[in-house]
Amino acid sequence: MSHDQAFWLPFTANRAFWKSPRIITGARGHYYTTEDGRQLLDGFSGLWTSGLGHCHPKIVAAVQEQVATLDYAMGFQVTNDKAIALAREVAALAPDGMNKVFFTNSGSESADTALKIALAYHRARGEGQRTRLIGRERGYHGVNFGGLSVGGIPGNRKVFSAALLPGVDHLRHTYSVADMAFSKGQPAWGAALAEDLERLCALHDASNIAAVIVEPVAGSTGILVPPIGYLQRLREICDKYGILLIFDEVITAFGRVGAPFAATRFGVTPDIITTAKGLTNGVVPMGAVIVRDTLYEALMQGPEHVVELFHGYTYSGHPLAAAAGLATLATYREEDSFARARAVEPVFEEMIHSLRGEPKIVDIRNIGLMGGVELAPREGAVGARGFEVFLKCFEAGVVIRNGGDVLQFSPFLDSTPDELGRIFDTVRQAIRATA
Ligand code: PXG
Ligand code: PLP
Repeated sequence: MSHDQAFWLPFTANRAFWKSPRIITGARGHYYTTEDGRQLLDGFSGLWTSGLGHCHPKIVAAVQEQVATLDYAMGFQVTNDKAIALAREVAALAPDGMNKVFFTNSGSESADTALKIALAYHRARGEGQRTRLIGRERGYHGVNFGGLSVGGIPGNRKVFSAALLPGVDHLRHTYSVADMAFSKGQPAWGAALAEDLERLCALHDASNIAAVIVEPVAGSTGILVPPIGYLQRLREICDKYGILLIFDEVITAFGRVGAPFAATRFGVTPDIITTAKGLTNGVVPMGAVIVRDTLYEALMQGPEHVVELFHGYTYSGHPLAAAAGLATLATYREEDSFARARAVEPVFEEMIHSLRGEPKIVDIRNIGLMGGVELAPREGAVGARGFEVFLKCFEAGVVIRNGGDVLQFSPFLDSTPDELGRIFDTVRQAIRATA
């Protein structure tokens, strides 16, 4: 076997890929450059990561300077100045009362870190029986064993079924095509689905439940926007029983919903927020878990020389990533990115919903600058139609993403109406051509 194809691509149909590889060699602003010299308009902001655009000069300069100043420093019992500074900035942006920041290298690690903090918190308070974790059907919390166990994407779980964590249960997902198709923003129907948590509290006894983890807007599964009142009701039920609420904001944090966090946008404060992606604009891998002060305080007990939480990654708070994060957060502030995203949201909403009536579209949904267009599956070939539309758009110079038959959109936070127009014109033609 030739080593030219040694790279095993993640979440990719590898054999099909190598028959016609799609290889990016450069990027600037809103465009990618391909190996064969084509310019592609990026309609997905990297992989939900790069809301400020590619190779942002301010972030590039910060990383270049950092790599020549401090490349790496031991991160256990020692740290670096940039990690401290970034934690301060993240805490300042976070909802009130959430001022402790634990760094990871990805969204998957953030999810597993959050679950472990929840278990440790209850144990430290003398409620060590609270071990049960509740996720939600169709949820995505990454691919490590913790996040996979609370996750609810059948295809991701299937092969690993017997190795998933015990003591996990799942809320029903919040999607009903009959009740909410073509909703703009939050669906009016569905708040009552939060009562499913009451059902699980009764079944397992609430005193055994440590935490509930949900994406405030489910991303990977195809953009499921929370029904009006749903997240508020989850918060109330968690409060009633002393259960921690974790928002997985790996996609929704840092402007994607036109606010610093979905927690901010929806006015619901969880106990833990997980982030990654937009923390560094995707430039260097990094995640952050933002924790309510009271959780941290509960864990700060025992002799002072003893490690309080037996958890951490070699690269937690990596100086290069932290420098990228600092430049990213500064740029969000200077460019007023979250407000700009919020301002362009109505244009995005109108354009995505203008696809209604094109062939094979069964639903369109959106919030912030997240959008999904669901296509009817081809007979006997679920996902084929979505993938064909993705390929057609790629050939036509626009990058979107398909999750099965759901076309997904994640334009830049400073997208212009012209760019959005080009993305949706291209998609319209691709849908017609594959109908
Ligand atoms: N939680 C959430 C809510 C995510 O969206 C992760 C955790 C895992 O992050 P890492 O960095 O370990 O990949 C994610 C990642 C898609 C897509 O097509 C979404 C993600 C990753 C890849 C593709 O929507 N989200
Ligand atoms: N595997 C081995 C053998 C290790 O020594 C380490 C870390 O020291 C790890 C895995 C974990 O690596 P990381 O801290 O980068 O997650």
